[in-house]
Formats: sequence, structure tokens, C-alpha cells
Amino acid sequence: MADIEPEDMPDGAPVARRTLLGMLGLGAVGLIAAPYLQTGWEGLLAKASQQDPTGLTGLLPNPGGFRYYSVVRSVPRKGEADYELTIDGLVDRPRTYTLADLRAFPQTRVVHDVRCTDGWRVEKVPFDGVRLSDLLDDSGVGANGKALSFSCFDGAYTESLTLEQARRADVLVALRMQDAPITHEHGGPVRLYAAPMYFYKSAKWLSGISVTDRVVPGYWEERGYDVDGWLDDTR
Ligand SMILES: Nc1nc2c(c(=O)[nH]1)N[C@H]1C(S)=C(S)[C@@H](COP(=O)(O)O)O[C@H]1N2
Ligand SMILES: [Mo]
Repeated sequence: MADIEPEDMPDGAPVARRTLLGMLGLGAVGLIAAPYLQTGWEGLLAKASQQDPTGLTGLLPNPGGFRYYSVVRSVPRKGEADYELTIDGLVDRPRTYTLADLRAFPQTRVVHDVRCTDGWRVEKVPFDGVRLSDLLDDSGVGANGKALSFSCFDGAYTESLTLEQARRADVLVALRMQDAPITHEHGGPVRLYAAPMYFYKSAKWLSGISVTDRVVPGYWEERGYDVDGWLDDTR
């Protein structure tokens, strides 16, 4: 009984998104909420959003202003022992990085307002990580490389950036968010953070970066989102 709710996009194109309330029903939310009150509201919201893509938090108070999104029902946890990020495609030197490898790169801090197309915003969120441009230099983008295609270990989400966008100083392969390691719920241990763009560009659970000869539209872009997700104030 997944409800379909139209969402107003920046360009006005309606896009269907499943809502958690649609899947669980309000009564079920009440029932599952109680046990989680002890561990915290945020724990419930995160847990709930692992069982459903989007939406519940739109109708519930959410600490810190974030909502947790996933287009799949559950995502494996990865950490120190099993996390890997690969860079391949049109590169001179395909690479695979562990968390320790990523930490060994210079770390950059970017603080910017986070904004989702659903309308919520969190002001001045600090992210720390490796500049995507540093990783691209490390693997050596080939002459035909024009864009990047990002994949995620949730097995479903994808995103894209042009190389020009990806090389901006405010685009990170992020390891930390709000001065702590990125939590699983927020896409840890590693997510993309494309500060000048709507948050859908910031792929969670990042596992692959492929250099392509053209822009390959990502998950939401196939469903109507603008491939260039620029925020109004940052171009
Ligand atoms: N892998 C993956 N990344 C994703 C998404 C997703 O569903 N799956 N949702 C996107 C959208 S629309 C937003 S607003 C942010 C939400 O990030 P958060 O869950 O940390 O708040 O992640 C983006 N990256
Ligand atoms: Mo979003």
C-alpha cells in the first residue's frame, strides 16, 4: 500500500516518492515508536527510515533538522574492516581505497547549509573529508573523461557530476559530519558531500566512482530531478 505523493521539484516537475507513513500506517508508527522513546527519537527515525525510503520524518519532529533518506529498505553496515571505495572507468590508474587510505589524504572542512528538495534545511553543517579532486588526481582522469558516475553499497542509488563540478574545492568524499564519523544512517562510513548542490547530489554509502565520457543521470535524475542540482545561492 505504498502511497505515492507528488513532490514539487525546483523546476516544477512532479516526482513520485513513497512515504513511510504510507507503508506503515499511522497506527503502526505509534506502536513502534514507544520502545524507541528510551533510546531516543533519532534512533527511531533512523530505524524507521531503514525500513522505508522517505517521508516519515516529514510529519514528525526531527532533532537536528535532518531527515534520513534511503531508496531501499535496508543497507548493509560497512566499517573499518570491509569498507572500500573504488575509482575506475576512464582513469589511468584504477584505485581502491580503504578508510585508512582515505584518512591519509589531506582532510578538508566544508561548512555550508544543507538543503533537500523536500523543503527542509539545516544551517551551517560541517563536513570533513578528502577533496574529490585529490582522488581524481590520484587516479589520473583520461583525456576522454567528462563526468563521474557514483554508486552506493545500498545497491540502488546512483548520482552524477560533471568533472568540472567534481573538481570544485567544496565537493568532498566525506568521512565526518558534524565533527563525528558519519553515522550509518547518514550514509557512513563515507558519503559524497557536494556543498553547492541540493542534498540529493550527496550520495550516501558511497562505494564507487566511475569516470565516464558523458553525464549518466542518477537515481532521482532518472525520475525527474535536475542533473545540475545547484542551490540558488551558489553557482
Ligand atoms: N545512497 C543514497 N544516497 C542518498 C539518498 C538515498 O536515498 N540513498 N537520498 C538523497 C537525498 S534526496 C537526500 S536529501 C540526502 C539525505 O541525507 P540524510 O539521510 O543524511 O539526511 O541523501 C541523498 N543521498
Ligand atoms: Mo533530498
